Amino acid sequence: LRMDSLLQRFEFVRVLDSNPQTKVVSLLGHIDSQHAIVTLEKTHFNTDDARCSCADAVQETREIAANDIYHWAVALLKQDIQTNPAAKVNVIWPATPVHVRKYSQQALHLVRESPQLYERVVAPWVKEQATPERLRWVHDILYNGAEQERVVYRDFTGAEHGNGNGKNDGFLVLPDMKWDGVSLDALYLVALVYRDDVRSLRDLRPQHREWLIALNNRIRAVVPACYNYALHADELRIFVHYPPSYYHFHIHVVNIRHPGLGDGIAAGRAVLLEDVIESLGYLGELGFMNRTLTYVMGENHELWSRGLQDAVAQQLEKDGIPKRPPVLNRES
Ligand code: M7G
Repeated sequence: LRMDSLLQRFEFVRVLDSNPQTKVVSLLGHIDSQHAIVTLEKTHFNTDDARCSCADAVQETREIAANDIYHWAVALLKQDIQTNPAAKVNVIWPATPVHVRKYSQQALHLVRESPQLYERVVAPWVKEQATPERLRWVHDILYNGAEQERVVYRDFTGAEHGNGNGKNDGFLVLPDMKWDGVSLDALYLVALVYRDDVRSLRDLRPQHREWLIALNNRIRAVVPACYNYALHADELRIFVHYPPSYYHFHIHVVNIRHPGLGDGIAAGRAVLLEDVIESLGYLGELGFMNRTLTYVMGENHELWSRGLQDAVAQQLEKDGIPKRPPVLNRES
């Protein structure tokens, strides 16, 4: 189904989340009696074209107030679907319960994932997650021509580093689903690797270091060239998420000016690729499998109820952190 038709058939059920800072709202509903998530994000102003002033786009105003040298009003903007769209729309349909939980507003917690906790609670879940169905979009981009016209770079030279099992070590770069493709200020790309033996940061070992260095260098060499050198290699924030939503190794490549959507670039979620490479020089032969990783986790995440909640409670107790006084309990 095309986007227009998806939106026409969308029957609204409830608001999952709404963020006044990122100007994003996520709605849950049904399309043909299956769950659908519609995410609307107001676009940023396009200041890339030096000839155009954003103020020109103001079509109509209604003054709110004025005081001394200060004036404020609400405005209607001239919009144009090609160069100046009002919003970006994402639809996930049919949405799985994992998607609904991910896009719902939820309480957050800081989790310390030791190697033992990973083995006991997280690894079995990751195994369940890395199904062909959940990763179909990745596979379709790599092998079945999905989004082909959008791929900005494809590289097979990484193959020379080998990964021991003969799999292709190449990668490709394309615009992330999070980017409207218009405003370079919000440039957001994703690099997908062909090899499928690295599910996340956890799987990285010292033998991956050279490969990651080559990857980092290729990304920094080609991305500025793909965008007419509007931004330079040192103006890209290149990072991985831990934990990721999709367990096939990929790298986020974002304009350094972009504050990130939600907590996507915040401490406790994003790890700079440079830091990953640096750490692999010290972590010993088990690499990240040997490290405690601390991150932010939402209560809706399946891992929270499958063991992380109990682990956090035990950690706090062991660390001697006083329990929340009953009077401050949310329930009371
Ligand atoms: P992540 O760190 O696993 O999860 O990154 P996150 O979504 O919580 O950040 C996966 C990245 O791939 C995200 O930045 C997604 O926006 C992006 N992405 C996800 N899907 C399903 C697609 C897709 O179909 N096409 C493209 N181009 N990007 C996608």
